[in-house]
Amino acid sequence: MTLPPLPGPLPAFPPGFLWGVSASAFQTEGAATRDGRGPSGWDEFAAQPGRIKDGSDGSLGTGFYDRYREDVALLAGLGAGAFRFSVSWPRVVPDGSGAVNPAGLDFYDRLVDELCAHGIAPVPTLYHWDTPLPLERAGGWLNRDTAHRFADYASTVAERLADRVPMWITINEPAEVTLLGYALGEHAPGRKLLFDALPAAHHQLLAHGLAVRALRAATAAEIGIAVSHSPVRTAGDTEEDRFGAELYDSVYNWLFADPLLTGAYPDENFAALMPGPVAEDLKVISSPLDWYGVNYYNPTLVGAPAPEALDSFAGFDMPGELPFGIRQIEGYEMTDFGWPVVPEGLRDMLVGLKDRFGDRLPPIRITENGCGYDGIEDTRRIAFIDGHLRALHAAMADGIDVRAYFIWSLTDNLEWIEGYGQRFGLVHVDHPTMRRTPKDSYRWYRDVIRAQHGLSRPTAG
Ligand code: IFM
Repeated sequence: MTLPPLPGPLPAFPPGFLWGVSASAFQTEGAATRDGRGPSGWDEFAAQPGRIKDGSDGSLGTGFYDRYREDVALLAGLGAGAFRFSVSWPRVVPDGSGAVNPAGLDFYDRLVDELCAHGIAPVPTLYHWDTPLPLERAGGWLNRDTAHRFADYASTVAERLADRVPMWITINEPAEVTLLGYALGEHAPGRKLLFDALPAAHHQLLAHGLAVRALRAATAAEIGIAVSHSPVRTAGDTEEDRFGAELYDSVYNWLFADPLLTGAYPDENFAALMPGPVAEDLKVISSPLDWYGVNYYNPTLVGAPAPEALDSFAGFDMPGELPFGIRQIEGYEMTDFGWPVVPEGLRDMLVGLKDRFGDRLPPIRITENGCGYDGIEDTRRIAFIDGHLRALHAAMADGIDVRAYFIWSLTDNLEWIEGYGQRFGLVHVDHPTMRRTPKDSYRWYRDVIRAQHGLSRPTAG
């Protein structure tokens, strides 16, 4: 496919801006039963027929558990300044509470050493959706106890790694876990609770707040969280359309950001639906953050529930009884996953965050941005990243303090219920052999990083 040429070199980002790449444990590690790892809710879910489109599961991933040195060499070849990976909770604490698995901690110790040896900052995420199965069976995020077990696990990991880790992420995308896992039942644990899923949001937030405190006690530096954001566009102009769009905006964008950054839920009605001593919990949840991670993929067009609303959005079934309807955004190129390519949505979202939170918004790091496209000559991925970096630069020129950009993802990996069908990697993986082949986008991003280092180097005199 021939695309228009890129609009020339990217503008210079500030000195010290961090160029990174992201990944997660369940999507890459494989080795699901090796060296004492316990099962996760996702292992159980993936084993149920029909849950994952190509019938794959987490047993292989990309073979990262065995091939991490090869992948770190690829990161080094890229010139990446940081690698965002996740620590598998069931690998470190197989039952979710109680005994620690030394072999599990040893793996992350080796990975961190390998990254440091190559001058790449290790950026662990403590939870990227793989809840230990015994905790999931006890209610998972619907159970308040899971939050306390998460804080214990955070301490365990930090005590081992804090001496070499410069930056931490507690939880990845609590909105997806709540909506897809507990409200719609499309992800593990497959619960279809609709608005009764809200306690799962509260307990993840509480887990985050307790973990922030546990990490600080273990002298961990630079603590953040990775929250998914999507600017909401209103479809239609009726009162019902506006209500639907505002409700979706609250649930997707503010249900997590507001408690984290202001200590309050976006609406008293949400607070009233949350379990436990909510006012006390909000003080823990809003424990000061060093930085705020934004995952951005695309905007969302939302209005009233309507016959033309999508009954399937980004591959997920949308039950008709929801009080909003998600519509197809028209007029943009689509990724192979069917997601619209809207770089200016990233700028809109960052401006929206600044408008809402003002000085309460800590420095931002873009913890995920990327696209699912097939092919090793992946010109469309290059155009996607180029466009998003220009939008990011424009937001920074508007005065928004953004300090890092992480591409999702290093390698083509297990894209949850899509299986291996959606390829987000800078590096192609032939899954039968696990052979890695850098794509055109890998070489392009390498050249961007090199050029940016040259551009931001102080000039003599
Ligand atoms: O692959 C996922 C990742 O695990 C979480 N954020 C979105 C990515 C692409 O769908």
